[in-house]
Amino acid sequence: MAESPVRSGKPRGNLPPLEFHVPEPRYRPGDTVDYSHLVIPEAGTVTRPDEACDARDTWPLTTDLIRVLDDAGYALGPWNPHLDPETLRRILRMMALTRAFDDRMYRGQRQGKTSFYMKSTGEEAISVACAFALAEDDMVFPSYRQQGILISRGYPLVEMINQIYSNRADRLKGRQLPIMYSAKDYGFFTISGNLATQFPQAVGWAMASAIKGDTRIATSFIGEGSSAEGDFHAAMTFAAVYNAPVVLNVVNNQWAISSFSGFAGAERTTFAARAAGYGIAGLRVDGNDALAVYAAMEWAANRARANKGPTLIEHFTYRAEGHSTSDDPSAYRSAREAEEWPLGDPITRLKNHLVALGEWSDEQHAGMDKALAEDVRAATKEAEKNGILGHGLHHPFHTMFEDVFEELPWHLREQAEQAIRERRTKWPEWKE
Ligand SMILES: Cc1ncc(C[n+]2csc(CCOP(=O)(O)OP(=O)(O)O)c2C)c(N)n1
Ligand SMILES: [Mg+2]
Repeated sequence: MAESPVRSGKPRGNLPPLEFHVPEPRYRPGDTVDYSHLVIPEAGTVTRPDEACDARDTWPLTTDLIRVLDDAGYALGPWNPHLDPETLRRILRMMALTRAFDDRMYRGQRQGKTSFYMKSTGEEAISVACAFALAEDDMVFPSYRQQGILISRGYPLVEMINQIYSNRADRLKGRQLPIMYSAKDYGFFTISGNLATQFPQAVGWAMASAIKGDTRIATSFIGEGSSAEGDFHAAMTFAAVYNAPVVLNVVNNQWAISSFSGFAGAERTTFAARAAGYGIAGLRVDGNDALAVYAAMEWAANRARANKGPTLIEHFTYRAEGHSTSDDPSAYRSAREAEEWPLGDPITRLKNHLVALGEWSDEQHAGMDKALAEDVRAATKEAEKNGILGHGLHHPFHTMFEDVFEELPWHLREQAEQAIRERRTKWPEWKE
């Protein structure tokens, strides 16, 4: 062997063997759950810096937790957005509608009306309060768990259900997985199954908005698991370099299907703390507190609008139900986790706040839930007139090759012809 210039001649000695670390969740099925390791500050105790502050000044806010609503239902501290009761009731209503919609669609999947559904139970405050804090024409690049934004922006439930059923009236002609909506006219970018792609897209859109001298900002949402993708880091770099008018949200609901947040780095630091490494402002917020979420998004949106740059917000929450209808969380996590989640249920917390203000009652709440369930039922019946899964092909077969290229390239034309030929041969009874 050739002489190595770096050979030090140092003996290896009694070095301890290197250890490989594999994160392990604290609780498995059947385990009792103890959340005493979580540091949860009292509501109202976290300071609120100026929206135009130096990004560095937000460092303490990336490891703390912004909370406004206390256990008795009162709104406290400098992050209290001081919303009027009518706005609070509208936020509560949209959160309750999102939950009612999720429950009905989940049942629809179990009844075979669609192949797939994803609920956002326990995370409604994040999508709904963010929608209220943004301007209606700000551009949203969502993940699959922000249906609350589409609902808050008034997108028709019937259109959502048509997409979920992939039926005749589905605007996407059955070519997207159920729940992967696309609503350009509502500032809601097409949901992609390829996790994390929406993050750099949002930053690019925000950069373009700035280049054009527009006033609209962009926002994007990603799960904490997806933040381990390279796209997260590319987005953060571009956002920092070009001071893009964008608000980047990490929804930390503790789980990525059956992988716990430790596999995305949660054992080492908070997700919000990553902002510091890029020179971006960061906030960590109680995601089950609609007022705290509203205040954080409002802070970050104002900052972006004033050309003070991007913000990374971590919404600390818990995925109260399965990942999707294809998942069974009882196989990998303790049922006690959701029951004992110390930040409570976001709808109950906002409801208690309105009750504490004397602006709402249990009777009004029950009445609202009943009316919302009826609205969702009526929308479902309406959409079912356009067909459900399993009632044959709802769109002409050849539409699956259309609308991507302005003119179908020769190789896709050949594939389309071959597919149609095979189909006619194998199932001559089927209509085009
Ligand atoms: C690039 C990519 N990798 C893996 C998957 C499979 N997958 C779909 S959802 C998911 C978990 C994502 O978890 P998280 O980002 O925490 O979001 P959550 O579902 O908790 O909202 C995975 C691994 C995918 N769709 N795309
Ligand atoms: Mg997650």
